[in-house]
Amino acid sequence: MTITRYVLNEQTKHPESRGDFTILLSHIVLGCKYVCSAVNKAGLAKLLGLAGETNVQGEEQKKLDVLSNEVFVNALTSSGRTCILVSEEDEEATFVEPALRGKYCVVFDPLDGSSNIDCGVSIGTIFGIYMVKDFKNVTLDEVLQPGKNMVAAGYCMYGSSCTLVLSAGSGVNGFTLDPSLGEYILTHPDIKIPKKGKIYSVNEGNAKNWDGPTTKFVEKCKFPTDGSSPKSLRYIGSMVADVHRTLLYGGIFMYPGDKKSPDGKLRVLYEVFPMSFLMEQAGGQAFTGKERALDLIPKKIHERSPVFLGSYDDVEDIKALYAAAAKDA
Ligand code: FBP
Repeated sequence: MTITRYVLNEQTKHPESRGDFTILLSHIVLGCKYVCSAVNKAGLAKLLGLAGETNVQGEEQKKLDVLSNEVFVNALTSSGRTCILVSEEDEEATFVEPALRGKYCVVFDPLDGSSNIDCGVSIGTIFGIYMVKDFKNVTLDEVLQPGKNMVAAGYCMYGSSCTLVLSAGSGVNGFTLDPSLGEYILTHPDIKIPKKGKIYSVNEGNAKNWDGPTTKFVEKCKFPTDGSSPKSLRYIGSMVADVHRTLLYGGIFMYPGDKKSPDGKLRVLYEVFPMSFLMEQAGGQAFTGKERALDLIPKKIHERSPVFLGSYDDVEDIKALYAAAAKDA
């Protein structure tokens, strides 16, 4: 079952559909194939290292960051199915010229996990898709809306194999690129995250700046008092790779806020929302420390938010700690 056939089958479930989503997705898939091949040959093709520019986040851009961004902006624009693009690498949103416009808004991180690019550790592309509400008067409000309004989300992981994980609102499916065919094949049908996991994933290097509930939760993972076994720590430092493992094995991935960065590090539109959408579709949940992550209403396109996502019961545990702290406050 190729991803094209899968999406066409899904399309038949929507008689009103004209195939626009299928065309948009085929262009995202093309972008992922292109970036996958560039990542694989990066060392050979002198694509490692810095591009000599800095992005809106103040991060030094890697050559592959710039290349991936160009690939996806071109692929999404030339699909003729998009009207607004928001990329981690571009300060401003891209409003597609009216003649080429379509009814979807795409928010994306063209290459996530930049710190791992040059050492060959898994990295990825993250994307989220909104349907435009007012096609005649397209404004930034089309993307500054809750993540729960997304119609689809996904990521593509460039690791030991190239895996594209997608949800269009009726479950989560994973497809692996068969290089001999150049096609993504359905290898992980209907992914359901385990209700409770044995793994916690967080950058403990920030522990001294954490708030009470986060500190207590990680303490409980290491020294459980209910007779259960301690959880194992796994942290790759690429959100796509850490979330992919969490989706398949269960457990919890966290990027909390702390005294130094009260809003954490991860960006709401193209990191927190797509991964939270997938988690909920797989039976897990995503929490910001205050509310359900998908209920957030971003005010800026590069806004950041703390996030705790993964197995339902593990996220329930941290929600309880924040609720208790709020009650004691
Ligand atoms: P970018 O590389 O796209 O900027 O993404 C941010 C990221 O690398 C995530 O993939 C990852 O989860 C996090 O930052 C790691 O941050 P830290 O090094 O602070 O733990």
